[in-house]
Amino acid sequence: MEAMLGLSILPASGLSQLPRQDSLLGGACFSHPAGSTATGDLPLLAVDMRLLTGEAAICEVWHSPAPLQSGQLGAIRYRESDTLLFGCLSLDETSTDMRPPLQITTESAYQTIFELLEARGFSAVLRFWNYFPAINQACHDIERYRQFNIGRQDAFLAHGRTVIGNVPAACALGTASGGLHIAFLATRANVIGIENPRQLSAYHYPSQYGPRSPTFSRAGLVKLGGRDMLFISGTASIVGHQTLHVGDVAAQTRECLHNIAAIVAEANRLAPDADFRLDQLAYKVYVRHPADLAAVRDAMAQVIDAPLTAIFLQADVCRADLLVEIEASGGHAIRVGAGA
Ligand code: 3EB
Repeated sequence: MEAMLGLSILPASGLSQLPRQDSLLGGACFSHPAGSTATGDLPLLAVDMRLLTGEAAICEVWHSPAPLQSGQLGAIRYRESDTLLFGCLSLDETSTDMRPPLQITTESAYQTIFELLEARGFSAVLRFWNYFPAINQACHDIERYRQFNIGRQDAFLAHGRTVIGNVPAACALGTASGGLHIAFLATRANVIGIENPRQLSAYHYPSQYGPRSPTFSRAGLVKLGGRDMLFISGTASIVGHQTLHVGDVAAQTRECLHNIAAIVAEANRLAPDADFRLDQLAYKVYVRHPADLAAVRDAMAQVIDAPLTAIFLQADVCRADLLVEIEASGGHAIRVGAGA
């Protein structure tokens, strides 16, 4: 039986060759510069990020058994099944008052997302992906990642959503150019937020990291079609709330994976039937300095002694002292390569 949810990782040129076009939910393509988004009504982000492994463009596309229905709300393009909804939007940064444009644009993007989810009856978000340029740059006297955190939290609060405890898994990375891109995967099933015992919950970070704590959990756990699935947020070399191994990308990479191992252990504890394993996840690795790629790969191989499914992208990470961030998911089908 076809899995309720699968992820295909493939070159952009393979998209139109994918079998079962009617079962594609949507996804994101990464290239530098960004590609075109002309993909019919398939919700697909075109993100300006360098690939570190030589390909021209890599896409990750989520699929779920048909029938699917496409729609649009404001700037959001989405596709839904009975149980899952994938959506995405790209917005230029604009402000109507003195507040930072990124903050205003983030708040309005999240407001529209929550309006859509409420209208379609998808209560829980499994995963948010956030991409925008110059993430570590300050303007209006505050770092842009921190502006983003204010706008995101305001939208959660405006929609009566909690900003602590069971919040969605997420990531936030810097792009080379473009507007604010947000993709999300929501479900009508019950999602459990997972925290990492090695880390202070991000929603409790102290104010030294910004006036508002980031609104995300370390992972989201869901059962779909009888299978446990895990969506691990962007994970960095942070223990407690502090960055560790400043300037040492290999040690930061090992710390990321120790954090991911702790999240996986926590997920296995909370889902008694689940058996998530580090070597069975699909990884996305964001490396700040392209020259660090080999060191990151070597460090990953030291911790996980098995061939991995992984995409390597150049991206700025949300603290200036973080050199690498790793996200992962598992429990769903994973297909790699053209025709996947
Ligand atoms: C961290 O642990 C690293 O703001 O959505 C990781 C995952 C990070 C998600 C977000 C930020 C976010 O704080 C940064």
